Amino acid sequence: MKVIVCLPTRNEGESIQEMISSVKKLGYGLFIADSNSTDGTQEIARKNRVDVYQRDGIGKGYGIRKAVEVASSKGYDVLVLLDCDKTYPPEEIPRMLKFFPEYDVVFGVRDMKDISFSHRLANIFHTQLINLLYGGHLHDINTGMRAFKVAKYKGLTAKGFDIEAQMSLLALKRKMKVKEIPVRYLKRAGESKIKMSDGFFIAWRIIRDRF
Ligand SMILES: Nc1nc2c(ncn2[C@@H]2O[C@H](COP(=O)(O)OP(=O)(O)OP(=O)(O)O)[C@@H](O)[C@H]2O)c(=O)[nH]1
Ligand SMILES: [Mg+2]
Repeated sequence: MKVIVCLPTRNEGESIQEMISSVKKLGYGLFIADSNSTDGTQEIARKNRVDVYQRDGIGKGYGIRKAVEVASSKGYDVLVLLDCDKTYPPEEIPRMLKFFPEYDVVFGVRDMKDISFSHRLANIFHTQLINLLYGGHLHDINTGMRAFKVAKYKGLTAKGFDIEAQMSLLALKRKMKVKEIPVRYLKRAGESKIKMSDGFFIAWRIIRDRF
């Protein structure tokens, strides 16, 4: 089973060095999927001999779609996605990978207490909406830490922060074998990229992909 890690990035210059070092220390190969970072993120990655991929368009969805494309074209079986803001500890990766090849997708589920109040409310709403519309029992559909079989995720279309919701709802829609495991969630380093309006786009994504 060939495994690769991808860090989606947009101006994560404060965290990227530590994230790369931690993933490498665990022995995994990695690349970054960036969107026009202007703070040296790409340069730091290249200095560490980490491949940098980018596709036209700014938005996390573009980054993740590029990551799936790269993993698929290079023949990897499993892709691990991990936000690059030091919120999800890379040390959780080996625990996630234990569930392959038995499972199709493994979600890192956060303790809702660790998420800021506004994000928590939005996340609970999005999670329940997916469970209701797609018939599931998921616990954290916006998690930024997940591992999955690359072959299962053809046809992603989301461009922004709705990509996580799309990947979560597809797990139910495509009847994937899903495992959820608890992961620690720490305070973010650097500036957040998500906005209030993204919460609405995520809800809209969940509704429009259903019909
Ligand atoms: N490739 C790519 N990655 C992005 C883009 N926007 C954000 N990201 C990355 O996606 C990850 C999550 O973004 P965050 O800003 O942390 O969003 P969040 O985790 O929902 O919000 P916080 O709780 O404030 O951290 C980080 O690694 C970002 O660098 C983008 O336009 N393109
Ligand atoms: Mg974050």
